[in-house]
Amino acid sequence: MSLDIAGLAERLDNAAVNAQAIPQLALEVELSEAQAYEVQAAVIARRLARGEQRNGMKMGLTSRAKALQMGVEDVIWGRITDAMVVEEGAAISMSKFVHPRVEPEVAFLLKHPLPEGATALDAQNAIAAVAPAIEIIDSRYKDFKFSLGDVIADNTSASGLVIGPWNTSVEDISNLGVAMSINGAVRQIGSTAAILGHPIRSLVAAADRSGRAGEPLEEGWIIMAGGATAAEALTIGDHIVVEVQGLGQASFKIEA
Ligand code: OOG
Ligand code: MG
Repeated sequence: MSLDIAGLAERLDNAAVNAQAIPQLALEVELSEAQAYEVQAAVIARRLARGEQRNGMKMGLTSRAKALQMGVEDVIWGRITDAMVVEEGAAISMSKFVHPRVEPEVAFLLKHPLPEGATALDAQNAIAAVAPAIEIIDSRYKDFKFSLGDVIADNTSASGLVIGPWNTSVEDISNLGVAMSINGAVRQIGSTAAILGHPIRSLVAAADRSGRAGEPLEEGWIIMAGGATAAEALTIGDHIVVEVQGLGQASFKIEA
C-alpha cells in the first residue's frame, strides 16, 4: 500500500486548526525522514492555499537541553508562515493551542539569500539583524510525545513566534546570556552557546537543509535558531518574557 502523504497532512493540519490532539502517526506508519518532510511540505501547502505566506524557517533540537527533553537526537527543521507571527507584547488566546510550550531563541533576519553550502562567514554576511525571540511550540500529538518522523511531519511543533527588537549592529552572539521568566519568576537560564556551540552554526545548517529541500533561504526571511534551554508549559494568565543579553526582550501573554 502506498503512503497517503496528503491524508496524513490533512490529519495534522486539522489537528492544528481545531487545536485538538491526534494519536502519533508512528502508531500506524513508520515514516522515513524523507517521507516525514514530504508530509510537512504538504501541511504547509495547505496553509499557503489558505492565503498564508511563507516567511522563514525554524531549526529544532539544536541544543542538548532540547534534545534531552524531547528524546530526539537529530537537528530538525520546519517552515514558518506569516500567520505564526505573534505581535511582540500581545495577548493571545489559549483556545488556539493544544498544549503550548515556550522556549527562548534567537532570530535572524536575512538581507540576502543564503544557499546550500554557505559558510559561517557567508551566513554572518547575510544577516540584516538579530533579535531575542520566543518560540511557541505546540505538538499536535497527544501528550506532546512523538518519534523523529512524527515531529518532522508535524512541522517540528511550530506554532508561533514572538520577535523582540531587531539589532542591526551586534558583533558577537556566540555566548550571550539567556533568561526566560514566567510571571516574573525566572524559569530557564542559559546561553546562546547552547545552540550548536554558536547560533551561526544553526543558520549554516538552515541554509543547507533548506537548499537541499529545493527552498533556499530568501532575503527577508526570519530564521529561528532553536531553543537555548528546555521548554516550559503554558497556563492561562501566564506572562512570558525572554531576555537575551545585549539584544533586549521579547514578551507576550496567554489568556483564556
Ligand atoms: C520539537 C521542536 C524543537 C527547538 O527549538 O529545539 C524546537 C519539539 O520540541 O516539540 O523547536
Ligand atoms: Mg524551537
